[in-house]
Amino acid sequence: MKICVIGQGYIGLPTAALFALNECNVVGVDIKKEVIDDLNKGIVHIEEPGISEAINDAIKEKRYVAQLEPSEADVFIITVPTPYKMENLSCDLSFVIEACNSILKYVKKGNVIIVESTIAPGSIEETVQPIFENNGFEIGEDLFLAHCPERVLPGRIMYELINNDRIIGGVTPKCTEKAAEAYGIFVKGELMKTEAKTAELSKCMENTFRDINIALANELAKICAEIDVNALDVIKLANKHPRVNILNPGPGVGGHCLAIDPYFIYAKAPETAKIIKLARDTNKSMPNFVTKYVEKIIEKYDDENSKIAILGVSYKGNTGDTRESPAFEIISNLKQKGYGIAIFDPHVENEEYQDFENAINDASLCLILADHDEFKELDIDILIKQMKNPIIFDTKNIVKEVAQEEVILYNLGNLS
Ligand code: SAJ
Repeated sequence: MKICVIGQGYIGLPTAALFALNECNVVGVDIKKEVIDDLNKGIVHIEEPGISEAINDAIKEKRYVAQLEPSEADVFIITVPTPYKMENLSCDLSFVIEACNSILKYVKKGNVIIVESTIAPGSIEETVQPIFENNGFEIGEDLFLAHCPERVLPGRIMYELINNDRIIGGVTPKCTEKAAEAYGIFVKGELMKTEAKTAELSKCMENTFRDINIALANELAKICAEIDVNALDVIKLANKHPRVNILNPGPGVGGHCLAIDPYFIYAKAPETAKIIKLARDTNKSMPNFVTKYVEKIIEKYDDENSKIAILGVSYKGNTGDTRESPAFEIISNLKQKGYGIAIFDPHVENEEYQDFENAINDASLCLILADHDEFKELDIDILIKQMKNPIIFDTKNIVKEVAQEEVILYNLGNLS
């Protein structure tokens, strides 16, 4: 089977690799020439366990080639970004539309077209379907169109693409069957068959559910700071209840999914989707909350114009992914308030972020903003030796109990 995957990012590239490793001939398409050139040399531009090996194996087996232009295929899979529109928070389908237009001249009768990008409910019917119908295709008869949202967690993408259950939402039952046949090539999880609009809303609701639950944990952290209770103790105790699972408070919600997808639902029903919007607003307020507490902590030690060492700017632990990371809003707030900032993040590809000792040297505070393994057991002796004040503010609640009395540890559960 020949597969053409449009968009070679976090989802498209691993998907292309898995089809290629399962005896399909795969063309991976992207608009970035440097990405295409690198991929054809086996150089992978994303940090994700297993992906580099998979692409290199696929190239060796002559099953994978990267191109700027699509080519004819049996199945076209669209994995391009879907941001939101600033003016009304609705789903910006321009990349999806561009991708559809780019394959039009290669599409033939009998082909399957799958949109994996997260899209607002109704997008397939209202926007994608007409593009192909206006070009003379009848969906469900001579072209088979479906929405099959990706649901994988960065850091575990290769495993989850194979093993997670998959939602298959066709425009017609035949479209669903044809799309399921394609995923059956490598997916071991259940192929859950439904129709397009239900698939679209299910995907958006999964991320909305998580966003709302994180907002609840963040609100709890704020309440605890006001009434002087340790939020982490509350979470630990409440979670002993068999039907309670409070998530972790943090510096905000980043990534290209949770921070965006809830808006797609909100924009469709703004008068009704009240909790969804409030949760987004709560999570978006966390960078300001963290900034306020940094100020409070530093004020305690009478240390004006202090230097702050930022540990971690990616939105997610042990990855170099900085998309929508709340760290940058916190850094910008702190700079505006006149603090000196030095950043250390060994996972993010930026030369300026690689020197730990330089970052903490003479700093008054270590502000942990990402849950990288490297930060779980910091070298306390170096902190004591190099920092002006050995104070840690751990917004991810990952630092193990600090034994030395010389080091002061704050976290989002304990701000007093
Ligand atoms: N976060 C918290 N507290 C928590 C959990 C997460 O503050 O208790 C923050 C993280 O620090 C991060 C953000 O939320 O900034 C999102 O991280 P995540 O690990 O929850 O999720 P993503 O965005 O990497 O991936 C999500 C996943 N969706 C769900 O778990 C419902 C994944 O399965 C989806 O495939 C992905 O979105 C997507 O592509 O939509």
